[in-house]
Parts: sequence; C-alpha cells; structure tokens
Amino acid sequence: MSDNWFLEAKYGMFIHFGLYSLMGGVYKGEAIPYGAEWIMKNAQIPLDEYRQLMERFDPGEFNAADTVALARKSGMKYLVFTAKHHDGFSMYDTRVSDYNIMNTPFGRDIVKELMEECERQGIVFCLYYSQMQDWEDENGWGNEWDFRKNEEKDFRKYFNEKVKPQVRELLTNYGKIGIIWFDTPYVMPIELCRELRDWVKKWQPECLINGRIGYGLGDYRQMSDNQMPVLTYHGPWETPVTLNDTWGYSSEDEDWKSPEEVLERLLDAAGKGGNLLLNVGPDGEGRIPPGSCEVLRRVGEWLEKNGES
Ligand code: JFZ
Repeated sequence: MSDNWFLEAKYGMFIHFGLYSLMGGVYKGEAIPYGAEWIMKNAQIPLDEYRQLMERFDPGEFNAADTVALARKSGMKYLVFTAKHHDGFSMYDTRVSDYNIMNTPFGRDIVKELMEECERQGIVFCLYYSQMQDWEDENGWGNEWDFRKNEEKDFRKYFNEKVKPQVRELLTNYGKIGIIWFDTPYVMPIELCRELRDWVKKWQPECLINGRIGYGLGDYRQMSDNQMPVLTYHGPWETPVTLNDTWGYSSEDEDWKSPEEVLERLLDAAGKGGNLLLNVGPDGEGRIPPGSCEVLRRVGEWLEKNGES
C-alpha cells in the first residue's frame, strides 16, 4: 500500500485480546457490566488475584494466519492489535516487564505472529498501546484499589520506565507499524503527550498516531467509539466500532450487529472519507466468536460481489 494507505484503507480489524479474555465478563459467577476488558477495574479485582490469570493463559485455538485471513477476506486492509491494554499486561515479548505473555503456559509472542502474517497477506499491521492507564504499574494511571491515589503517583516514572521503553520495543522489533493506537489520555500533561509523539516519530517517522494521544496531537481524528460524523469531515479520520457491546470477549453478550448494519456503517464512513475499525474479541481459548466470524464473512461477500471501491 502507498504512503496514503490510511486514506485508502476504509476498513480495518481491531482485536482486543488479553488476560481479561479468560474471564469473559464474569467474576465470581456474576456478570460485570461495561466493557469486559475493564473487568479488573469494574470489579476492583486485586492485582495479586488478577495476575493469576497468567497461569491459565493458554489460548491454543489462536491462529494468526486464520485471523489475518478472516480480516483479508472480509475486505479489511489493516489490523490493530492490543499490545498492552489498561490492565497493563503485555501481549508480546518485552524486556521491560515480567508481566507479559512469554511468562504464561502459552509462551508465544502474538504480536510477532500477527506481524509476520500481516506482512505475508498484505495487511497493514498496527498496534494498540494504553499509554496512560496501567493497572499493574504502581505509578500507572487508574489502579487506586491496590496503589496510591492517582494524584499521588509518580506518573513520570512510569512514563520513563515503562511507556517509552515499551513503545520503543514495539516500534523497533516488529517491522513497519502502520499506526500506534493510543487511548484514554485523560489528564496526561501536554508536555508528555508531545514527548511521546516525538518518541514515536524518532523510531518510525511514518508510523501514524491516532487522535487519542490527546490535545489534537495525532495524525488523524478519532471519533468516539461507535460514533459517526454527521457531515463530511475534511482530513483523515477513523471510528472504532464494536460488533456487540464490549471490546474484550464476553460470554454474556450475543448482541451482534447484523451484516447489514455493519455494511451501512462502513459505506457511510467510506462515503465521508473515513475508516471503520471493527472489533473482534477472541475468547480465552483464542477463538473469535462464531457470531463475529459470520458477520465478517457476510460483509466480505457483499464487498466482493459489489466491488470494493
Ligand atoms: C477505550 C478503552 O477504554 C476501551 O477498553 C477500548 O479499548 C476502546 C477502544 O477505547 O474506551 C473508550 C475511549 C473513548 C471513548 C469511548 C470509549 N469515546 O471517546 O467515546
């Protein structure tokens, strides 16, 4: 794809996969409302307890080739994978923190596997990284049930010792990254957001930064989740969309959007010059829910039949 790949892409796959996928939105037999990837915070699960999910993380059904093929066949041109979500767990081989996928029974670097498959199948590979919230680091934002109040934390220490080294790893160990997808900047000071932007561009000048770095410092505009601009927005933009009502896998949520609804949103976004980033949440075994696969397959068929551009 060209330098302008993002303007031409129109349709991408978002993957939310992490330790939370094992819980499926349920804690101690109780369904916890709101995003299943937020379960640690929503149920205020102590870190020592949540961490034990590592011992059970072994998603034998995860297959990078099939996942990327599913995206490709659905007409998607890029893929964004959660390298580290708010829970702070790294889904790749990092030297910065022991809290990572290599220290699970699974012991495979999913970021590397997806990167290689994307390259092989011609999909632009992108990474999600939660830069502000980190519920495992005592100085990361958000965990006030194990650690000090946010205002009393040494955020700069977390930023210097975890965020910057990890962003560097992600941008130097996995080939060309299309987008680094930051999220929930909340009250991160503008100086740090600028520093993070410069840091990304230092390692990969062509890597795009999404709007959620904060303060309009991104390379493109990020709409709110599931939100569509009413009028044509001039300039590149993207809207992330869930297929049901959660990003991470939930065993309780079968509220799938219909293929027609997804298509409508996709064509609406494309007509207004934007990209639709459609989410899937593999379960604890690494399986993408059949309900998601079915919608993707049918959207892909329609696009194939009716021409993609
Ligand atoms: C964030 C995350 O907290 C969530 O877990 C998921 O990763 C999602 C893609 O992004 O949640 C948000 C962030 C911004 C808005 C809504 C949900 N927003 O602007 O409407």
